[in-house]
Amino acid sequence: MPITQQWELRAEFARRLSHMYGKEVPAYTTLLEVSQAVNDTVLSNLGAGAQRLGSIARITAERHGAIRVGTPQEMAQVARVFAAMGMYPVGFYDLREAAASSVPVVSTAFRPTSPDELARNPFRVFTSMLVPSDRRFFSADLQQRLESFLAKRRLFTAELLVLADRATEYRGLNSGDAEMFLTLATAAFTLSTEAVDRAWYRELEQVSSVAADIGGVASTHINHLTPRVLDIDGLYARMERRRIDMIDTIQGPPRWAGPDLLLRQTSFRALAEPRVFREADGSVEKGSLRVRFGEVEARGIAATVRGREVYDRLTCEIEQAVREAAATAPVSAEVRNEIAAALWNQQVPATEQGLALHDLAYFTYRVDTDKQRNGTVPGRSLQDLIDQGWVRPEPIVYEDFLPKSAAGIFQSNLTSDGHKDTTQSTTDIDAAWMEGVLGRTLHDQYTLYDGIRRASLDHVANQLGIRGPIEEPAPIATQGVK
Ligand code: OOG
Ligand code: NI
Repeated sequence: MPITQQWELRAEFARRLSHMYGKEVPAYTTLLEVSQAVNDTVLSNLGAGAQRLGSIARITAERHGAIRVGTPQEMAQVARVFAAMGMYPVGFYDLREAAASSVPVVSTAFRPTSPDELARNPFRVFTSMLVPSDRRFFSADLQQRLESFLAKRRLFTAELLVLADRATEYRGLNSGDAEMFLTLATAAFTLSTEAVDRAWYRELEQVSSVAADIGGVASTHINHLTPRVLDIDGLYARMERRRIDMIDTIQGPPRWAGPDLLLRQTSFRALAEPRVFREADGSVEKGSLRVRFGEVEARGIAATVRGREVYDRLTCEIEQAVREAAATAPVSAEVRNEIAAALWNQQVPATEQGLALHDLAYFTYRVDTDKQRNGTVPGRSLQDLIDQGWVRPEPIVYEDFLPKSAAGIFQSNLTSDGHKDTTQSTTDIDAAWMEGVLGRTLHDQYTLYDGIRRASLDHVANQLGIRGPIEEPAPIATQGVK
């Protein structure tokens, strides 16, 4: 019996979600058209160089989704559905902390983890879970009513979960099962037409529109699907020309002289979508909700722990500099980028070689066949091998998310700030707790990137006849890196 492999399920699921979301949110289709046009332009301007961070086939199909669930049980079921498609939880994001306004969720991202699987199809889903026990947002009474509302709903059918477990066990499904799995999985994330209880939704909205989007309705839905572009500044300008209402900024690193690092994201504002409401008197009325939006991203090189420290420090310095500038004159997005780029150009090496030498970003390494040995012997440390020209770096793409950017994306699309009582203490929810909820390993992004670098260095050692492992740089925190 021909088997549909897990990566084929993943690729087809992403394709079906994209098709479904395009029908639900027509502006998403515009975003896809513009993204495609931008990528075509970059490809014809840069040629092969445009594919340094992934093949154009990968980038054209590449999407991330965002979904939001209500309970640990729902989160554990999501993990089963994604495991069927070779997507595993990576990272813990606490948006309760990262967002200034009321975003009462903690999150992880499900994605493929091995380079081969990522190359086949890198579909990833940022998955957030509500925390009703957090007193900064919910009173004891509201927590109790919210939890009992959530306990009654079923996001995934028993049949879907059985098929998911089967796909995991057999690393794929026969074609009949595959079709059923894909149909049920796509349906689980389609916007429901069921009437929304207006009073209940409103009550939750007072606390947080994210809480209302999750706990105010009896099903879940895809919140956004994000294509990847090779020039996000070009995309932003084109969307504005098409009069699509974009948020004010591009989140993440600025446009600057050096290589793309980490992740840059922007979005168009949430659109009013028709929904049906049930009123207090039992009547059903037409109305609308504004929760779903379109996002686009440009991916860069994965940062090491040290690179990430530099990134976070620069982000704070930029905020400070922008605040100072704003005291004398309004700061436009353009001026903001100039301020940020100036700091980046001062403090971050502007070449891949420099990023590798300072251990700021992750690369795999290729032996440089042009290197003249002239009787010299390669050193044992990665720094020496790069410095002396034995190896050339090839970037590892950043496959994850940034909590500050995620908070910024959430925030800029909320209809109101909601209510957050910062005098209350937080509930004790962290990565270890999330791992317990998921009932499986919660991967650490740095361990995954380190593993990919390590495998390539072992291969290089073999080729160059170096005995014993090549020494990776020890991650050290420093202030200046240039
Ligand atoms: C998730 C927001 C975060 C990203 O790309 O950082 C996100 C959500 O709105 O549910 O998608
Ligand atoms: Ni997103």
